[in-house]
Amino acid sequence: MRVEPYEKVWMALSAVMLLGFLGAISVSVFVHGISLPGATPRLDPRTVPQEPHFASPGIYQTAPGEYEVYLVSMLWSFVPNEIRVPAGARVTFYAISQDVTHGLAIHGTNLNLMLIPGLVGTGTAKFDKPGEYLFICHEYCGLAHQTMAGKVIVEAKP
Ligand SMILES: [Cu+2]
Repeated sequence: MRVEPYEKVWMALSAVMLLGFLGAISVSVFVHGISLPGATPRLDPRTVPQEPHFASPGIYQTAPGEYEVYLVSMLWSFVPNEIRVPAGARVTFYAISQDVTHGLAIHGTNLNLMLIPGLVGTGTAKFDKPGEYLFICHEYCGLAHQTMAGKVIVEAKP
């Protein structure tokens, strides 16, 4: 069987591309620590108001410069919808939906979660620059979906 020279080139290019993709995946997993979401705690959306952290949603300081935010989304608002942290804060969000599927995207950060009833969406963002960071629901959730927003206010250090 005769192999055309062009076929050899395309076969070699395919092998190079596969190795390139494998290399990119290896770098993202082993160098940058990027992984797929794992198992997350499940909650019954009907009993969310009684769940320990989500019974009083808000911002909690866990260490100097470290915060946890327990955020509840519902038709059509976030509780809390205003979060104040000092510049340089590292904030871990635990967000849930009390009714239908919502989304949480914080502008100016890479935090983007889908809030599926019964699951806790978790993500961490660091706020180095003072200013206001708008967060919105990005999953269409009904008539007043476009009003579902809030902001993270990052205050300059005194
Ligand atoms: Cu929405």
